[in-house]
Amino acid sequence: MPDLPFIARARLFPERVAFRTQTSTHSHQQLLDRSSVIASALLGGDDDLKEARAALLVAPGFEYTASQWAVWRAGGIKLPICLSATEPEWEYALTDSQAGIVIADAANAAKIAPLCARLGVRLVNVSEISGDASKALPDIDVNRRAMILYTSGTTSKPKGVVTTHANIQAQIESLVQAWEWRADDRIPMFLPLHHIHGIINITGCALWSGALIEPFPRFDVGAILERVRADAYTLFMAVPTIYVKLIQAIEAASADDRAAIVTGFKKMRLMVSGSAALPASVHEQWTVLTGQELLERYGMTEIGMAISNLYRGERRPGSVGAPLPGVEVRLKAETGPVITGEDEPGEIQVRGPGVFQAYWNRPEATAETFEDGWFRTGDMAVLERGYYRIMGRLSVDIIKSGGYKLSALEIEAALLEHPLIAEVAVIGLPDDTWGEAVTAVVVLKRDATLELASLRDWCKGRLSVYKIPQRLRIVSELPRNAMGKVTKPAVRALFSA
Ligand code: MCA
Ligand code: AMP
Repeated sequence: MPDLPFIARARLFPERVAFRTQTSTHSHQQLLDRSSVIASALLGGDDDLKEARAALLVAPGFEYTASQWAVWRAGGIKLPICLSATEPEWEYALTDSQAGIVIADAANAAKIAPLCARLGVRLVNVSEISGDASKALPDIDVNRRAMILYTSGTTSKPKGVVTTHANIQAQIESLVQAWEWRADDRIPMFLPLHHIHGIINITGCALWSGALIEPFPRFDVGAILERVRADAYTLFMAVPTIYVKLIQAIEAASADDRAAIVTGFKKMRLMVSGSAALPASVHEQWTVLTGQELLERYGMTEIGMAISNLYRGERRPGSVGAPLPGVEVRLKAETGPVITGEDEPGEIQVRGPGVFQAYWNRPEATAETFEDGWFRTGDMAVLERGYYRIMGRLSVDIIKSGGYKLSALEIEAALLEHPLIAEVAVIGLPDDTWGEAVTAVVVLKRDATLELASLRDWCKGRLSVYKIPQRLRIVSELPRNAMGKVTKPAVRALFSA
Protein backbone atom coordinates (compact mmCIF):
# COMPACT_ATOMS: atom_id res chain seq x y z
CA MET A 1 0.00 0.00 0.00
CA PRO A 2 1.34 3.50 -0.79
CA ASP A 3 2.48 5.81 2.03
CA LEU A 4 -0.09 8.10 3.58
CA PRO A 5 -0.10 11.35 1.56
CA PHE A 6 1.69 13.49 4.16
CA ILE A 7 4.48 10.93 4.45
CA ALA A 8 4.89 10.75 0.67
CA ARG A 9 5.12 14.55 0.55
CA ALA A 10 7.75 14.71 3.31
CA ARG A 11 9.90 12.21 1.43
CA LEU A 12 10.03 14.69 -1.49
CA PHE A 13 12.05 17.22 0.53
CA PRO A 14 13.66 15.39 3.47
CA GLU A 15 16.36 17.99 4.10
CA ARG A 16 14.17 21.09 3.97
CA VAL A 17 13.58 22.83 7.30
CA ALA A 18 10.00 22.26 8.51
CA PHE A 19 10.17 24.06 11.88
CA ARG A 20 12.41 26.91 12.94
CA THR A 21 12.54 28.55 16.36
CA GLN A 22 15.08 30.93 17.87
CA THR A 23 17.05 27.96 19.17
CA SER A 24 16.39 25.06 16.80
CA THR A 25 15.58 23.84 13.32
CA HIS A 26 14.00 20.53 12.38
CA SER A 27 13.78 18.99 8.92
CA HIS A 28 11.10 16.85 7.30
CA GLN A 29 13.43 13.85 7.68
CA GLN A 30 13.58 14.50 11.41
CA LEU A 31 9.79 14.60 11.48
CA LEU A 32 9.69 11.25 9.71
CA ASP A 33 12.27 9.74 12.09
CA ARG A 34 10.80 11.13 15.30
CA SER A 35 7.23 10.24 14.36
CA SER A 36 8.18 6.63 13.72
CA VAL A 37 9.88 6.44 17.14
CA ILE A 38 6.77 7.86 18.84
CA ALA A 39 4.50 5.62 16.75
CA SER A 40 6.47 2.56 17.93
CA ALA A 41 6.03 3.64 21.54
CA LEU A 42 2.31 4.25 21.05
CA LEU A 43 1.84 0.81 19.53
CA GLY A 44 3.63 -1.04 22.32
CA GLY A 45 2.60 -4.64 21.80
CA ASP A 46 -0.07 -3.88 19.18
CA ASP A 47 0.24 -3.83 15.38
CA ASP A 48 -2.28 -1.07 14.74
CA LEU A 49 -4.08 1.45 16.97
CA LYS A 50 -7.22 0.64 14.97
CA GLU A 51 -8.65 4.15 15.11
CA ALA A 52 -8.12 4.60 18.85
CA ARG A 53 -8.62 8.28 19.68
CA ALA A 54 -5.40 9.92 20.80
CA ALA A 55 -5.68 13.42 22.27
CA LEU A 56 -2.74 15.79 21.82
CA LEU A 57 -1.72 18.18 24.58
CA VAL A 58 1.61 19.31 23.22
CA ALA A 59 2.96 22.83 22.58
CA PRO A 60 2.92 23.77 18.87
CA GLY A 61 6.07 22.92 16.94
CA PHE A 62 8.22 19.97 15.92
CA GLU A 63 7.21 17.67 18.78
CA TYR A 64 3.51 18.41 18.26
CA THR A 65 3.62 17.51 14.58
CA ALA A 66 5.82 14.47 15.19
CA SER A 67 3.21 13.27 17.71
CA GLN A 68 0.39 13.93 15.25
CA TRP A 69 2.14 12.00 12.50
CA ALA A 70 2.88 9.22 15.01
CA VAL A 71 -0.82 8.83 15.82
CA TRP A 72 -1.61 8.63 12.12
CA ARG A 73 1.25 6.27 11.27
CA ALA A 74 0.22 3.94 14.10
CA GLY A 75 -3.40 3.88 12.84
CA GLY A 76 -5.00 6.19 15.42
CA ILE A 77 -7.36 9.14 15.19
CA LYS A 78 -5.92 12.48 16.23
CA LEU A 79 -8.01 14.38 18.76
CA PRO A 80 -6.71 17.96 19.04
CA ILE A 81 -7.65 19.56 22.34
CA CYS A 82 -7.21 23.12 23.51
CA LEU A 83 -4.06 23.67 25.56
CA SER A 84 -5.79 26.29 27.70
CA ALA A 85 -9.13 24.52 28.15
CA THR A 86 -10.52 23.86 31.60
CA GLU A 87 -10.61 20.36 33.10
CA PRO A 88 -14.39 19.97 32.51
CA GLU A 89 -13.84 20.87 28.83
CA TRP A 90 -11.04 18.32 28.46
CA GLU A 91 -13.16 15.74 30.24
CA TYR A 92 -16.01 16.29 27.82
CA ALA A 93 -13.80 15.81 24.73
CA LEU A 94 -12.10 12.72 26.16
CA THR A 95 -15.30 11.02 27.26
CA ASP A 96 -17.43 11.97 24.25
CA SER A 97 -14.78 10.67 21.84
CA GLN A 98 -14.00 7.68 24.10
CA ALA A 99 -10.33 8.57 23.86
CA GLY A 100 -7.89 5.79 24.68
CA ILE A 101 -4.68 7.81 24.83
CA VAL A 102 -3.56 11.30 25.81
CA ILE A 103 -0.18 12.37 24.45
CA ALA A 104 1.24 15.28 26.43
CA ASP A 105 4.63 16.95 26.60
CA ALA A 106 6.47 17.38 29.88
CA ALA A 107 4.97 20.82 30.51
CA ASN A 108 1.39 19.59 30.08
CA ALA A 109 1.50 15.99 31.31
CA ALA A 110 1.22 16.95 34.99
CA LYS A 111 -1.80 19.15 34.28
CA ILE A 112 -3.85 16.38 32.74
CA ALA A 113 -2.51 13.42 34.72
CA PRO A 114 -5.22 13.53 37.45
CA LEU A 115 -7.98 13.56 34.81
CA CYS A 116 -6.40 10.67 32.90
CA ALA A 117 -6.12 8.70 36.13
CA ARG A 118 -9.76 9.39 37.00
CA LEU A 119 -11.00 8.43 33.53
CA GLY A 120 -8.65 5.47 33.13
CA VAL A 121 -7.09 6.95 29.96
CA ARG A 122 -3.49 6.03 29.09
CA LEU A 123 -1.21 9.08 29.44
CA VAL A 124 1.91 9.11 27.28
CA ASN A 125 4.55 11.71 28.16
CA VAL A 126 6.04 12.23 24.72
CA SER A 127 9.04 14.06 26.16
CA GLU A 128 10.12 10.79 27.75
CA ILE A 129 10.04 8.78 24.52
CA SER A 130 13.44 8.03 23.06
CA GLY A 131 15.13 5.13 21.35
CA ASP A 132 14.59 3.40 18.04
CA ALA A 133 11.71 2.98 15.70
CA SER A 134 11.58 -0.67 16.58
CA LYS A 135 8.21 -1.61 15.17
CA ALA A 136 6.89 -2.09 11.66
CA LEU A 137 4.14 0.43 11.14
CA PRO A 138 0.76 -0.64 9.75
CA ASP A 139 -0.51 0.13 6.25
CA ILE A 140 -3.15 2.83 6.47
CA ASP A 141 -5.75 3.49 3.81
CA VAL A 142 -6.52 7.14 2.99
CA ASN A 143 -10.18 6.49 3.69
CA ARG A 144 -9.45 5.69 7.32
CA ARG A 145 -10.66 8.24 9.86
CA ALA A 146 -7.84 10.59 10.85
CA MET A 147 -9.14 13.39 13.03
CA ILE A 148 -11.97 14.44 15.34
CA LEU A 149 -12.29 18.20 15.87
CA TYR A 150 -14.76 19.44 18.43
CA THR A 151 -16.88 22.33 17.22
CA SER A 152 -19.61 24.29 18.93
CA GLY A 153 -22.92 24.68 17.23
CA THR A 154 -26.59 24.80 17.81
CA THR A 155 -26.45 22.10 20.48
CA SER A 156 -25.28 22.96 23.96
CA LYS A 157 -22.31 20.58 23.84
CA PRO A 158 -19.69 20.61 21.07
CA LYS A 159 -19.87 17.89 18.42
CA GLY A 160 -16.91 15.88 17.12
CA VAL A 161 -16.28 16.46 13.40
CA VAL A 162 -14.74 13.33 11.84
CA THR A 163 -12.49 13.59 8.77
CA THR A 164 -10.44 10.98 6.91
CA HIS A 165 -6.91 11.26 5.53
CA ALA A 166 -8.48 11.75 2.10
CA ASN A 167 -10.63 14.65 3.38
CA ILE A 168 -7.58 16.32 4.91
CA GLN A 169 -5.59 15.82 1.70
CA ALA A 170 -8.40 17.43 -0.35
CA GLN A 171 -8.62 20.42 2.03
CA ILE A 172 -4.87 20.99 1.82
CA GLU A 173 -4.50 20.48 -1.94
CA SER A 174 -7.26 22.97 -2.67
CA LEU A 175 -5.47 25.72 -0.71
CA VAL A 176 -1.99 24.83 -1.97
CA GLN A 177 -3.30 25.26 -5.51
CA ALA A 178 -5.39 28.40 -4.92
CA TRP A 179 -2.80 30.33 -2.95
CA GLU A 180 0.20 28.93 -4.84
CA TRP A 181 2.08 27.60 -1.84
CA ARG A 182 5.81 27.13 -2.54
CA ALA A 183 8.69 25.31 -0.91
CA ASP A 184 10.43 28.62 -0.19
CA ASP A 185 7.45 30.02 1.74
CA ARG A 186 7.90 30.93 5.41
CA ILE A 187 4.96 31.40 7.76
CA PRO A 188 4.44 32.12 11.46
CA MET A 189 2.08 29.79 13.38
CA PHE A 190 0.53 31.46 16.41
CA LEU A 191 -3.06 30.19 16.18
CA PRO A 192 -4.29 27.36 18.41
CA LEU A 193 -3.87 23.85 17.05
CA HIS A 194 -7.34 22.60 17.86
CA HIS A 195 -8.92 24.34 14.85
CA ILE A 196 -8.73 24.01 11.06
CA HIS A 197 -7.12 27.44 10.65
CA GLY A 198 -3.96 26.39 12.50
CA ILE A 199 -4.04 22.69 11.62
CA ILE A 200 -4.85 22.73 7.90
CA ASN A 201 -4.46 26.23 6.46
CA ILE A 202 -1.10 26.92 8.10
CA THR A 203 0.62 23.75 9.34
CA GLY A 204 -0.92 21.29 6.87
CA CYS A 205 -0.31 23.41 3.78
CA ALA A 206 3.21 24.40 4.82
CA LEU A 207 4.33 20.83 5.49
CA TRP A 208 2.70 19.65 2.26
CA SER A 209 4.67 22.25 0.31
CA GLY A 210 8.05 21.81 1.99
CA ALA A 211 7.71 25.33 3.42
CA LEU A 212 9.00 26.62 6.76
CA ILE A 213 6.92 27.19 9.90
CA GLU A 214 7.92 29.35 12.83
CA PRO A 215 5.77 28.17 15.74
CA PHE A 216 4.77 30.40 18.66
CA PRO A 217 3.15 29.16 21.87
CA ARG A 218 0.41 31.81 21.38
CA PHE A 219 -0.23 35.12 19.66
CA ASP A 220 2.29 37.54 21.16
CA VAL A 221 2.12 40.77 19.22
CA GLY A 222 5.60 41.98 20.24
CA ALA A 223 7.36 38.73 19.37
CA ILE A 224 5.62 38.46 16.03
CA LEU A 225 6.24 42.04 14.97
CA GLU A 226 9.91 41.61 15.78
CA ARG A 227 10.10 38.71 13.32
CA VAL A 228 8.03 40.59 10.73
CA ARG A 229 10.47 43.47 10.73
CA ALA A 230 13.32 40.95 10.38
CA ASP A 231 11.69 39.88 7.10
CA ALA A 232 11.12 36.37 8.42
CA TYR A 233 7.93 35.58 6.47
CA THR A 234 6.48 35.39 2.98
CA LEU A 235 2.99 34.39 4.18
CA PHE A 236 0.77 35.42 7.08
CA MET A 237 -2.61 34.01 8.13
CA ALA A 238 -4.74 35.24 11.00
CA VAL A 239 -8.23 35.96 12.28
CA PRO A 240 -9.70 39.50 12.04
CA THR A 241 -9.18 40.17 15.78
CA ILE A 242 -5.45 39.72 15.23
CA TYR A 243 -5.40 42.25 12.39
CA VAL A 244 -7.22 44.71 14.67
CA LYS A 245 -4.62 44.12 17.38
CA LEU A 246 -1.78 44.51 14.84
CA ILE A 247 -3.22 47.82 13.61
CA GLN A 248 -3.37 49.06 17.21
CA ALA A 249 0.25 47.99 17.80
CA ILE A 250 1.56 49.55 14.58
CA GLU A 251 -0.24 52.80 15.27
CA ALA A 252 1.23 52.90 18.77
CA ALA A 253 4.80 52.29 17.53
CA SER A 254 7.41 55.03 17.06
CA ALA A 255 7.86 56.31 13.48
CA ASP A 256 11.08 54.29 12.98
CA ASP A 257 9.64 51.06 14.36
CA ARG A 258 6.51 51.55 12.38
CA ALA A 259 8.41 51.98 9.11
CA ALA A 260 10.42 48.79 9.73
CA ILE A 261 7.31 46.77 10.59
CA VAL A 262 5.36 48.06 7.59
CA THR A 263 8.26 47.18 5.29
CA GLY A 264 8.20 43.61 6.66
CA PHE A 265 4.50 43.26 5.95
CA LYS A 266 4.79 44.91 2.54
CA LYS A 267 7.34 42.33 1.39
CA MET A 268 5.10 39.32 2.08
CA ARG A 269 3.62 37.63 -0.95
CA LEU A 270 0.23 36.94 0.67
CA MET A 271 -1.69 37.84 3.82
CA VAL A 272 -4.95 36.00 4.54
CA SER A 273 -7.83 36.71 6.93
CA GLY A 274 -10.57 34.31 7.92
CA SER A 275 -12.55 32.43 10.58
CA ALA A 276 -14.84 35.42 11.08
CA ALA A 277 -16.05 38.41 9.09
CA LEU A 278 -13.29 40.89 8.31
CA PRO A 279 -14.95 44.32 8.48
CA ALA A 280 -14.39 46.19 5.21
CA SER A 281 -13.04 49.08 7.31
CA VAL A 282 -10.29 46.87 8.78
CA HIS A 283 -9.47 45.53 5.31
CA GLU A 284 -9.10 49.09 3.99
CA GLN A 285 -7.16 50.30 7.06
CA TRP A 286 -4.69 47.47 6.60
CA THR A 287 -4.14 48.36 2.96
CA VAL A 288 -3.57 52.02 3.79
CA LEU A 289 -1.17 51.11 6.60
CA THR A 290 0.89 48.38 4.91
CA GLY A 291 0.11 48.43 1.21
CA GLN A 292 -1.03 44.81 1.52
CA GLU A 293 -4.45 43.81 0.29
CA LEU A 294 -5.73 41.14 2.65
CA LEU A 295 -7.21 38.05 1.02
CA GLU A 296 -10.38 37.04 2.86
CA ARG A 297 -11.68 33.50 2.71
CA TYR A 298 -14.51 31.51 4.26
CA GLY A 299 -14.47 28.05 5.81
CA MET A 300 -15.82 25.83 8.52
CA THR A 301 -14.60 22.95 10.65
CA GLU A 302 -16.86 20.50 8.80
CA ILE A 303 -15.63 21.40 5.31
CA GLY A 304 -12.24 23.09 5.54
CA MET A 305 -12.05 26.13 3.31
CA ALA A 306 -14.82 26.62 0.75
CA ILE A 307 -14.72 30.15 -0.69
CA SER A 308 -11.86 32.55 -1.22
CA ASN A 309 -10.99 35.85 -2.82
CA LEU A 310 -8.50 35.39 -5.65
CA TYR A 311 -4.76 35.21 -5.18
CA ARG A 312 -4.38 36.63 -8.68
CA GLY A 313 -7.45 38.76 -9.12
CA GLU A 314 -9.90 40.87 -7.20
CA ARG A 315 -9.81 40.95 -3.39
CA ARG A 316 -13.08 42.65 -2.57
CA PRO A 317 -13.48 44.08 0.95
CA GLY A 318 -16.55 42.63 2.68
CA SER A 319 -16.76 39.63 0.31
CA VAL A 320 -15.34 36.13 0.66
CA GLY A 321 -14.89 35.47 -3.06
CA ALA A 322 -15.54 32.43 -5.22
CA PRO A 323 -15.50 28.64 -4.59
CA LEU A 324 -12.04 27.14 -4.09
CA PRO A 325 -10.69 24.42 -6.41
CA GLY A 326 -12.55 21.13 -5.93
CA VAL A 327 -15.32 22.75 -3.84
CA GLU A 328 -18.91 23.08 -5.06
CA VAL A 329 -21.03 25.81 -3.48
CA ARG A 330 -24.72 26.57 -3.87
CA LEU A 331 -27.20 28.90 -2.16
CA LYS A 332 -30.52 27.54 -1.07
CA ALA A 333 -33.56 29.37 0.26
CA GLU A 334 -34.93 27.61 3.35
CA THR A 335 -38.08 26.38 1.69
CA GLY A 336 -37.36 27.13 -1.90
CA PRO A 337 -35.40 25.90 -4.86
CA VAL A 338 -31.69 26.30 -5.32
CA ILE A 339 -30.91 29.94 -6.07
CA THR A 340 -29.43 30.31 -9.51
CA GLY A 341 -29.17 34.05 -9.95
CA GLU A 342 -27.33 36.85 -8.19
CA ASP A 343 -28.53 39.21 -5.44
CA GLU A 344 -30.85 36.68 -3.82
CA PRO A 345 -29.79 35.52 -0.34
CA GLY A 346 -29.73 31.87 0.70
CA GLU A 347 -27.97 29.37 2.92
CA ILE A 348 -24.50 28.32 1.77
CA GLN A 349 -24.37 24.61 1.03
CA VAL A 350 -21.16 22.80 0.15
CA ARG A 351 -20.14 19.57 -1.55
CA GLY A 352 -16.71 18.14 -2.30
CA PRO A 353 -13.93 15.75 -1.26
CA GLY A 354 -12.94 17.88 1.73
CA VAL A 355 -16.34 17.64 3.42
CA PHE A 356 -16.31 15.68 6.70
CA GLN A 357 -17.75 12.19 7.20
CA ALA A 358 -19.99 12.52 10.24
CA TYR A 359 -20.40 13.96 13.71
CA TRP A 360 -18.86 11.45 16.07
CA ASN A 361 -21.55 9.13 17.43
CA ARG A 362 -24.35 11.49 16.33
CA PRO A 363 -26.03 9.95 13.26
CA GLU A 364 -29.14 12.10 13.62
CA ALA A 365 -27.23 15.37 13.80
CA THR A 366 -25.18 14.21 10.80
CA ALA A 367 -28.28 13.36 8.78
CA GLU A 368 -29.91 16.70 9.61
CA THR A 369 -26.95 18.68 8.41
CA PHE A 370 -26.92 17.24 4.89
CA GLU A 371 -29.50 17.97 2.22
CA ASP A 372 -29.30 15.84 -0.94
CA GLY A 373 -25.61 15.23 -0.28
CA TRP A 374 -24.87 18.93 0.30
CA PHE A 375 -23.57 20.12 3.68
CA ARG A 376 -25.74 22.85 5.18
CA THR A 377 -23.42 25.46 6.70
CA GLY A 378 -26.06 27.53 8.51
CA ASP A 379 -24.47 30.68 7.05
CA MET A 380 -26.47 33.02 4.84
CA ALA A 381 -24.86 34.64 1.81
CA VAL A 382 -25.62 36.43 -1.40
CA LEU A 383 -23.81 36.24 -4.74
CA GLU A 384 -22.85 39.65 -6.12
CA ARG A 385 -20.86 40.13 -9.32
CA GLY A 386 -19.44 36.61 -9.04
CA TYR A 387 -18.39 36.87 -5.37
CA TYR A 388 -20.17 35.63 -2.26
CA ARG A 389 -20.87 38.03 0.58
CA ILE A 390 -21.68 36.50 4.00
CA MET A 391 -24.79 38.03 5.54
CA GLY A 392 -24.92 36.25 8.89
CA ARG A 393 -25.88 32.97 10.48
CA LEU A 394 -29.20 31.20 10.58
CA SER A 395 -28.80 30.48 14.30
CA VAL A 396 -28.55 33.28 16.84
CA ASP A 397 -27.14 30.74 19.28
CA ILE A 398 -23.77 30.75 17.53
CA ILE A 399 -21.31 33.45 18.54
CA LYS A 400 -17.99 34.18 16.84
CA SER A 401 -15.55 35.89 19.19
CA GLY A 402 -11.85 36.32 18.47
CA GLY A 403 -12.29 33.77 15.67
CA TYR A 404 -13.68 31.13 18.02
CA LYS A 405 -17.09 29.64 17.33
CA LEU A 406 -19.04 29.50 20.58
CA SER A 407 -22.40 28.06 21.52
CA ALA A 408 -24.59 30.47 23.48
CA LEU A 409 -26.40 27.40 24.82
CA GLU A 410 -23.20 25.90 26.25
CA ILE A 411 -22.37 29.14 28.06
CA GLU A 412 -25.95 29.49 29.30
CA ALA A 413 -25.84 25.95 30.69
CA ALA A 414 -22.63 26.75 32.57
CA LEU A 415 -23.96 30.06 33.96
CA LEU A 416 -27.18 28.44 35.15
CA GLU A 417 -25.04 26.54 37.67
CA HIS A 418 -24.05 29.84 39.30
CA PRO A 419 -25.66 29.90 42.76
CA LEU A 420 -27.09 33.43 42.31
CA ILE A 421 -28.41 33.13 38.75
CA ALA A 422 -32.05 32.21 38.20
CA GLU A 423 -32.30 32.69 34.44
CA VAL A 424 -29.82 33.59 31.73
CA ALA A 425 -29.64 34.35 28.04
CA VAL A 426 -26.28 34.63 26.29
CA ILE A 427 -25.82 36.62 23.11
CA GLY A 428 -22.97 37.98 21.00
CA LEU A 429 -22.93 41.77 20.75
CA PRO A 430 -20.94 43.56 18.04
CA ASP A 431 -17.42 44.44 19.16
CA ASP A 432 -14.71 46.26 17.20
CA THR A 433 -11.87 44.04 18.40
CA TRP A 434 -13.45 40.65 19.03
CA GLY A 435 -16.11 40.67 16.29
CA GLU A 436 -18.70 39.71 18.85
CA ALA A 437 -18.42 39.96 22.63
CA VAL A 438 -19.97 37.24 24.78
CA THR A 439 -22.72 38.93 26.73
CA ALA A 440 -24.91 37.53 29.51
CA VAL A 441 -28.34 38.85 30.38
CA VAL A 442 -29.31 37.41 33.77
CA VAL A 443 -32.17 37.37 36.21
CA LEU A 444 -30.78 36.95 39.73
CA LYS A 445 -32.25 34.92 42.53
CA ARG A 446 -34.23 36.91 45.11
CA ASP A 447 -32.20 39.67 46.86
CA ALA A 448 -28.96 38.62 45.19
CA THR A 449 -26.38 41.00 43.67
CA LEU A 450 -23.70 40.14 41.12
CA GLU A 451 -20.85 42.00 39.47
CA LEU A 452 -19.15 41.18 36.20
CA ALA A 453 -15.74 40.72 37.85
CA SER A 454 -17.03 38.15 40.31
CA LEU A 455 -18.99 36.32 37.60
CA ARG A 456 -15.84 36.17 35.47
CA ASP A 457 -13.83 34.80 38.40
CA TRP A 458 -16.46 32.14 38.99
CA CYS A 459 -16.31 31.12 35.33
CA LYS A 460 -12.56 30.48 35.41
CA GLY A 461 -11.98 26.76 35.79
CA ARG A 462 -15.32 26.08 34.11
CA LEU A 463 -15.06 27.84 30.75
CA SER A 464 -12.14 28.69 28.46
CA VAL A 465 -11.21 32.37 28.65
CA TYR A 466 -12.83 33.27 25.33
CA LYS A 467 -16.21 31.85 26.46
CA ILE A 468 -16.34 33.94 29.64
CA PRO A 469 -18.87 36.82 29.44
CA GLN A 470 -17.35 40.21 28.70
CA ARG A 471 -20.53 42.09 29.43
CA LEU A 472 -23.30 41.55 31.96
CA ARG A 473 -26.78 42.96 32.16
CA ILE A 474 -29.06 42.24 35.12
CA VAL A 475 -32.78 42.39 34.44
CA SER A 476 -35.85 41.62 36.48
CA GLU A 477 -37.26 39.28 33.88
CA LEU A 478 -36.19 37.81 30.57
CA PRO A 479 -38.40 38.01 27.53
CA ARG A 480 -40.49 34.86 27.49
CA ASN A 481 -38.59 31.80 26.27
CA ALA A 482 -35.42 33.88 25.90
CA MET A 483 -33.27 30.79 25.76
CA GLY A 484 -35.07 29.66 22.64
CA LYS A 485 -34.06 31.09 19.29
CA VAL A 486 -37.32 32.95 18.75
CA THR A 487 -36.92 35.75 21.24
CA LYS A 488 -33.15 36.24 21.17
CA PRO A 489 -33.51 39.54 19.28
CA ALA A 490 -35.67 40.65 22.21
CA VAL A 491 -32.77 39.83 24.52
CA ARG A 492 -30.44 41.84 22.32
CA ALA A 493 -32.86 44.74 22.59
CA LEU A 494 -32.37 44.75 26.37
CA PHE A 495 -28.89 46.08 25.72
CA SER A 496 -29.92 48.90 23.46
CA ALA A 497 -32.75 49.89 25.79
C1 MCA B 1 -9.62 36.67 25.28
N1 MCA B 1 -10.05 37.82 25.85
C2 MCA B 1 -11.22 38.15 25.32
C3 MCA B 1 -11.52 37.13 24.39
N2 MCA B 1 -10.50 36.23 24.39
N3 MCA B 1 -12.02 39.20 25.53
C4 MCA B 1 -13.15 39.27 24.80
N4 MCA B 1 -13.51 38.32 23.91
C5 MCA B 1 -12.72 37.25 23.67
N5 MCA B 1 -13.07 36.35 22.75
C6 MCA B 1 -9.38 38.61 26.85
C7 MCA B 1 -8.97 37.78 28.03
O1 MCA B 1 -10.02 37.69 28.96
C8 MCA B 1 -7.82 38.57 28.56
O2 MCA B 1 -8.31 39.65 29.31
C9 MCA B 1 -7.16 39.15 27.32
O3 MCA B 1 -8.17 39.12 26.31
C10 MCA B 1 -6.00 38.33 26.87
O4 MCA B 1 -6.42 36.96 26.75
P1 MCA B 1 -5.63 35.99 25.81
O5 MCA B 1 -6.26 34.66 25.78
O6 MCA B 1 -4.18 36.08 26.17
O7 MCA B 1 -5.91 36.73 24.45
P2 MCA B 1 -5.04 36.73 23.20
O8 MCA B 1 -3.89 35.79 23.30
O9 MCA B 1 -4.76 38.15 22.83
O10 MCA B 1 -6.06 36.04 22.20
C11 MCA B 1 -6.65 36.67 21.18
C12 MCA B 1 -6.52 35.81 19.95
C13 MCA B 1 -7.09 34.41 20.26
C14 MCA B 1 -5.08 35.70 19.53
C15 MCA B 1 -7.32 36.50 18.87
O11 MCA B 1 -8.43 34.55 20.67
C16 MCA B 1 -6.94 33.47 19.11
O12 MCA B 1 -5.89 32.86 18.89
N6 MCA B 1 -8.00 33.34 18.29
C17 MCA B 1 -7.98 32.51 17.09
C18 MCA B 1 -8.88 31.37 17.22
C19 MCA B 1 -8.84 30.52 15.96
O13 MCA B 1 -7.82 30.09 15.49
N7 MCA B 1 -10.01 30.32 15.41
C20 MCA B 1 -10.16 29.58 14.21
C21 MCA B 1 -11.35 28.71 14.39
P3 MCA B 1 -7.58 40.17 30.62
O14 MCA B 1 -6.26 40.68 30.11
O15 MCA B 1 -8.49 41.25 31.12
O16 MCA B 1 -7.45 39.00 31.51
S1 MCA B 1 -12.37 28.81 13.03
C22 MCA B 1 -11.78 27.75 11.91
O17 MCA B 1 -10.80 27.06 12.06
C23 MCA B 1 -12.58 27.82 10.61
C24 MCA B 1 -12.56 26.55 9.88
C25 MCA B 1 -12.04 28.94 9.75
O18 MCA B 1 -12.78 29.44 8.88
O19 MCA B 1 -10.88 29.29 9.95
P1 AMP C 1 -15.72 27.03 12.85
O1 AMP C 1 -16.74 26.01 12.89
O2 AMP C 1 -15.09 27.46 14.11
O3 AMP C 1 -14.81 26.51 11.94
O4 AMP C 1 -16.35 28.35 12.27
C1 AMP C 1 -16.93 28.39 11.01
C2 AMP C 1 -17.78 29.60 10.92
O5 AMP C 1 -16.98 30.78 10.95
C3 AMP C 1 -18.55 29.69 9.65
O6 AMP C 1 -19.70 28.90 9.68
C4 AMP C 1 -18.83 31.18 9.57
O7 AMP C 1 -19.95 31.52 10.35
C5 AMP C 1 -17.59 31.78 10.19
N1 AMP C 1 -16.63 32.27 9.21
C6 AMP C 1 -15.49 31.72 8.77
N2 AMP C 1 -14.88 32.51 7.88
C7 AMP C 1 -15.66 33.61 7.74
C8 AMP C 1 -15.58 34.80 6.97
N3 AMP C 1 -14.54 35.06 6.17
N4 AMP C 1 -16.58 35.70 7.08
C9 AMP C 1 -17.63 35.47 7.88
N5 AMP C 1 -17.75 34.37 8.65
C10 AMP C 1 -16.79 33.46 8.58
